[in-house]
Formats: sequence, structure tokens, C-alpha cells
Amino acid sequence: ASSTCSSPPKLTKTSHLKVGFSQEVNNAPWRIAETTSIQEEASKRGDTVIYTDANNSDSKQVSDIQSIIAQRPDVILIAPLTEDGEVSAIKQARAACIPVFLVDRDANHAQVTPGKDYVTFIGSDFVKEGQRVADYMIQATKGTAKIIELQGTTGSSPAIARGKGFDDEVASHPGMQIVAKQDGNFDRATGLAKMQTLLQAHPDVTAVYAHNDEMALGAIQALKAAGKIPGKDVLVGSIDGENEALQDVQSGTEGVVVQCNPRLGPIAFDTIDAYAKGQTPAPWIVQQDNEYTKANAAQAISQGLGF
Ligand code: GYE
Repeated sequence: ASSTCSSPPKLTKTSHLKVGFSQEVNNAPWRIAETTSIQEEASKRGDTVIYTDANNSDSKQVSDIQSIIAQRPDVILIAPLTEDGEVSAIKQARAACIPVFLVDRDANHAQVTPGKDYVTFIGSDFVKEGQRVADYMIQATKGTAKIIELQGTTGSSPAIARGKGFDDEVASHPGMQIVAKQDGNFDRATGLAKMQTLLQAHPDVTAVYAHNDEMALGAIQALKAAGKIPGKDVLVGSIDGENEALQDVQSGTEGVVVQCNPRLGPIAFDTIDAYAKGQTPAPWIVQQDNEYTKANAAQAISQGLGF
């Protein structure tokens, strides 16, 4: 099909937008905080949202985006489950002359290009998040640890980049040994189950790096059930900043939580605004993140920074 619009398609409407939002899943505090932030920001601005929840399925997310396209919104926000899974739908939106903004997770740049197939990616620096957990662990263990890494959903941009950031950072410290890596699907129950099995093969583990708080909370349960004291026998570090994890940092059960801020609504709609006014957003709008340790966890909780 020949499209008559530019790449990425232009947005000329500046108010009362009809915004599609394709969420990959809405099953845990991080994702619920993101969805709420986007919906609240839209209603504050008088925009309406067509919302879909793909329930952790690439094929459902593709058909969700297709049904959003059929309803002819002014723009589409997509939080893609994996880097490759939604590429075809992103291209279909472009062909239908609807500008796409990726939020929270990016897509595979070998297949789609920001500034062309979609306007921009709005989200955190996942490589840096992984590096920050590694730096904390290197310092806290004086460079010696047997580490279990619980990875996020295979093929998702945060799992890929949080793995790379951490692994590359510990690679220059020979005493920092990653003894096992497993996909825990960013999910507490899966993190718990994987950790239980891994503990049998690696009872001498001294550190757990989980790509998100939910999996860390599952791992902490497994460690306790195995008679280990997290924070004493085993150092735990993760990414997100949900209240339950911040409480564990405050009590010393977790050593570090690097924030990944889910409140993307304001920055996403500001970016849409700028685009509607004719500006060209940077290919990546980087969300800035905090880092929580025992020194500031209580303060972060009382300031409402958790979720
Ligand atoms: O860390 C995790 C969620 O895509 C950045 O996905 C997000 C991640 C977040 O399920 O908790």
C-alpha cells in the first residue's frame, strides 16, 4: 500500500486528542503505576484514551494495535512486550499515517528506526540501571560474589539491556562470578519458583541480581524458605522502586534498588505536544532514575516516590 504521509506521520492536532495506548500487560505495581500515569495525564489534558491490555502476549498485542489503528486515533502509545514482537504492528500504524510513540520499552532498531517508523522512545536507560546495581554489588562485596541473575522476559528491551549493563560491568572483576541466569518473566511467582530450583544447584550463592523488584521479592521468599537470611547471607539487588522493595531496603533485606520510574504520563504527553507543534523530538527521551539504599529508602517512601 502506498502511504501519502511522511515518516514518521505528522500530528497537527494540538488538543482533544484521541490517543491509543497499547499496554503489554497490567499485572503488577510498576505496570499499574504506568497505566495510571498515562490515563491521568490524558484526562488532565482533555484527551481520550483507547486502552488495550495484551496480557503478556505478542500476538494479542499485535491484534490490539490493529484494532486501535482501525479506530483512527490521532497518535498511538505502545509499551511493546518484546523488541521484535510488535514490529509489524508499528509499521502498520506508520502505513496508516498514525504517529507512534514507544513508551517504557523500546523495539529492535535493526527492524524499526526512531524518527522514521516511530517518533521516539520514551523510557529509562536500562543499561545504566544494570550497571548501577553491579557497581553497588562490587563495592558491597569487595569484588567477590557468586551471583544468581534473574532475567526479565526474554526478548524484551529492559531484559536485554539490564543484562548487558550488569554483565559487562562485573566482567572486569574476576571475583564477581555469575553462576546462573534464568528468565523469571519479570514476575514474582516465576522468580520464586526459579530461585527455589536454582538454590538446590547453587546453595553457595552470595548475591542475587533480579531485573525487577517483583522477581527480587520472589527470590527473597525462596531464600528465607531455604533458611538463608537475605541481606546477611545473600546480597539482593533489583530495579524498579516499588514500596515493598523500598521497605526491604530500609530493613536491610535488600541492599540496593535502582529506580525505574513508571510515571511516564507527563513526559509522554509533553513529547506528543512538542511533536504536534512541529518540533522533532530526540530519538530517545531518557527518563531519569534515582537509586535507593539504606541511606535514603525511608525518605523515599515518605516522599511517595514508591508505588
Ligand atoms: O522494570 C518491570 C516491568 O518495562 C521497564 O517491565 C519496564 C519493566 C519494569 O514488568 O517491572
